[in-house]
Amino acid sequence: MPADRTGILFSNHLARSSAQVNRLLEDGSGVAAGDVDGDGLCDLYFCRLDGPNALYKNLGGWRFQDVTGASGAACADQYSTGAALADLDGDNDLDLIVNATGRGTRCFLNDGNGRFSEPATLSLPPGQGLAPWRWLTLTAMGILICT
Ligand SMILES: [Ca+2]
Ligand SMILES: [Ca+2]
Repeated sequence: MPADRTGILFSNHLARSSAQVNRLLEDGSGVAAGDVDGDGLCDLYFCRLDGPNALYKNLGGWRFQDVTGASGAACADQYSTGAALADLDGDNDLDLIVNATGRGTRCFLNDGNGRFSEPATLSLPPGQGLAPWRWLTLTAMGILICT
């Protein structure tokens, strides 16, 4: 579907200079899908390597709105490789987990309306995050590890 129909205009560019420094970045990034604002429609969170991630609110009818700015989960200062949505704190809304090369794994709690905060105690520091291929395997299997 074209971007002017869906409202999703997202690309995941990787600068050659970044790839030359770390070949793992060429593995790309992932997408997480889930209803982050509780309106019954599945929203989309895209990870980006050279720039901020993007959260698109599903408006229905295959139309989406970029709500990244209000979400608090852009993660602009990292090479994001994967994301998952799961209820980490048991309050019946989807929280966000974002993995990044060189940054570790970050966990964001949802306020129930698709706005996220990042308690420092939930995230994994660099060197303790998940390698991209492990991240993909675990999320594909529905298994999530967060300490
Ligand atoms: Ca939604
Ligand atoms: Ca939650």
